[in-house]
This record gives sequence, structure tokens and C-alpha cells, in this order.
Amino acid sequence: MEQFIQKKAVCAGVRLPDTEESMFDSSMFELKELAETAGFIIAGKEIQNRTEPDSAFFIGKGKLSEIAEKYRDSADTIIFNHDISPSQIRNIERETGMSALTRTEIILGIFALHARSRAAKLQVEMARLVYQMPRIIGKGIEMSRIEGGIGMKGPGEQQLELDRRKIRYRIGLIKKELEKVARERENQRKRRSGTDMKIAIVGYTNSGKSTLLNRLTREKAEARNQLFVTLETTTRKMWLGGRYYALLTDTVGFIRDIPHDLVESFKSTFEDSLMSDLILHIVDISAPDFRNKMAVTEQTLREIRPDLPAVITVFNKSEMLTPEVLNRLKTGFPDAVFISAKTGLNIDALMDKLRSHFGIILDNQESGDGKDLN
Ligand SMILES: Nc1nc2c(ncn2[C@@H]2O[C@H](COP(=O)(O)OP(=O)(O)OP(=O)(O)O)[C@@H](O)[C@H]2O)c(=O)[nH]1
Ligand SMILES: [Mg+2]
Repeated sequence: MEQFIQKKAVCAGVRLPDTEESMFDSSMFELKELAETAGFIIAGKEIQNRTEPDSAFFIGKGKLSEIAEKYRDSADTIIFNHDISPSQIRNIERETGMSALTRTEIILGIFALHARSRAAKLQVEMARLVYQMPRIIGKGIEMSRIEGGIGMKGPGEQQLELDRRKIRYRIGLIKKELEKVARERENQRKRRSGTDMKIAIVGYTNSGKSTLLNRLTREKAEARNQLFVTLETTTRKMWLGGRYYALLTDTVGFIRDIPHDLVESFKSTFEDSLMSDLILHIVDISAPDFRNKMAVTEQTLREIRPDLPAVITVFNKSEMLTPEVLNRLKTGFPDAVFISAKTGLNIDALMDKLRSHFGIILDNQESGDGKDLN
């Protein structure tokens, strides 16, 4: 979504009575991170407490005028932390003269920006088309979003129907193409399945999954301090010591309120990664709202794969914590492993845990923590 780069935006959120304050704060913080990852420069944050959303604008009309006034010279876009309706978007755009975007559109934009492989690009395109389909109503403004901002001047109903048909046709083509990709994946999986143990690294976006894959396999998967860097599953062989190996898979990260269409499109990717004997759930323990992020991951996992295999909880970035906090957490989560994928802290304990999970007992001369060989 090159069109976002260097654009200036204000993040807006409406806090409704059923949302806890800390949850709301962290989701607003996350919205800022998402917008920055998508390429926006953030000019400010505006929140409003309401008992219910305004039917025409979602946010109050007074607040909206205030935002338009305040950011007249510093922002051209308002990004909402909600999935507001197409007609609300139109009303807001008309009222403020700014463009309005939803959190979902930002996430879809990041996925588009980060998609490298043909499969990932197709999956993102499909998710976007499915998301935008019901939004092609009336003024053609939504259509212009699909066409990357080219803009079509108020198409008539006939034109709209034509556009919808084109999109449906395109979705059909992509589906076929993706089915082919899924079959190829399946074949690959069968070819390499053999007797090796299969382990999937799963977790919230930016928790350190790719860094851990790199640490455990000495690979160079892309790791950056951005959301949704990884959109492909990468599988690498990992040495467990002696004659034992596992296949370790890095996966796409999760996020709260992950757009449903995205999960649908990426389902084969997720499923692929979850065909494992063991899941390592990586948690960024330095995040203040890590419990909430853990819950989001656990819930999403259950939705994708109800018959979950064994899960080991791995608390990453633990080198960031003070000994006091670390001890308190260890008491609270006695089964978790506390590591730092970045510094290598406690990786040997994780390796021991993996070996004992798979019932691997090494002779003295066989023992090693996997870092020494590859
Ligand atoms: N301090 C600290 N930072 C870490 C650690 N592990 C990873 N990071 C950093 O966290 C950021 C995200 O790491 P990634 O490995 O890309 O995270 P990911 O889970 O693969 O993220 P996505 O693919 O975007 O979902 C990077 O800046 C890493 O350098 C750690 O143990 N300690
Ligand atoms: Mg990654």
C-alpha cells in the first residue's frame, strides 16, 4: 500500500462501556503501531467515551468537527480503531474532508505491503476483495480504494453491478489458484514428513517467532520490529541432539480482532503450520498487556484447530525484565520456559524441555543444545 507511505494520520477510538480501560488503551497503542507499520506518520490520537456509537458518524459529530479543525494542517487521514460501516465512512469523509480508514484496512494494507510469495499475494488480494465487496455501494468511493486511489466518478447502478461481477470473477480465479497452491503444499508436506517431529512456533505478532526460528536453526528468517513481517510459513530442520531432528515451522502472527476474511484467506497457511506434534506458543513477556495477547492467540488457535496438540508456553524477551518481576511470573506460570531468543538466554532449558517432551534421552557424548551443530 504504497499510497500510505508518508501520509499523515490521526488515530481515533470510541470507548464504549463494555471495554475495559487498559484493554482500550493497549488497542489504541496497537493501532498506532499498525498505522506506522503501514507507512503513516501519526499526528495524534483522539478518543471519546460514549454509551453507544453515533449512528451517522460512529464518533460524535461535535468531536469529529473538533478533530477536523485541530488537524487541519497536520493530518489528511483519520484511522478508526473499529470496523465502522461504509456509510459512516462516507459521512465522515464528507464532514471532515479527510479520508477515513478502518483498523481492518490498515491490517490488510500491511499484509499487502509484506506479501512476498505469489501465494501470499493472492491470499491478501482475496482478503481485500472479500472485505471490500459489500462496501461497493453508492458513490464509487470504495471502488476507488480497490483501484488504488484512481477514483471513479459516481458510477451508476449498472456500473456497480459490473464492478461487483468483475470482483466475484476475480475471487473465483484466485480461489482456484490457491487450491492449487494448497495441493502443492500438501504434497511437499507428505514428501518431507518422514519420521521427524514437527514443531510449530505460534504467537502474537512481533513476539519473536522468527528470531527464535533463527536462534534454533541458525537460519536467517526476516525479523524486524514491525507487525506482520512474516506472512509465509518457513520450515527448517532443527537438531535436537544425537540422531534426533525436528522440523520447526515459523508462522504468521496473530492480533486481536484479526479480520475474519484474512483468517479465511490464510487458512491453508495456518493449517499447514499447525499440522504439528507440538506448538511453541511464544509470548513477548515485556509487553504490559501480554496476558491479553496470550488469550487472543489461544482463542485464535482454538478456532483454527480445535484439536490442538500439546502446547509449551515460551516467554520471550525475558532479558528485559527485572529479577523480581521474573520470579513473580515464574511462580504464576510454573510450566512456562523463560528465554531470550535475541541473547540466547535459557535456550538450553528450552531444548531440554523439547527433548523431554519427545522422550529423547541422550547419551553423554550425544548431548548438546543444538547450537553447536547444523
Ligand atoms: N529484547 C528482545 N527483543 C527480541 C527478542 N526476540 C525478538 N526480539 C525483537 O522483537 C522484534 C520482533 O521479532 P520477530 O522475530 O520479527 O517477531 P515475529 O514474532 O516473527 O513477528 P511477525 O513475523 O511480525 O509476527 C524484533 O525487533 C526482534 O529483534 C528477545 O528475546 N529480546
Ligand atoms: Mg516473523
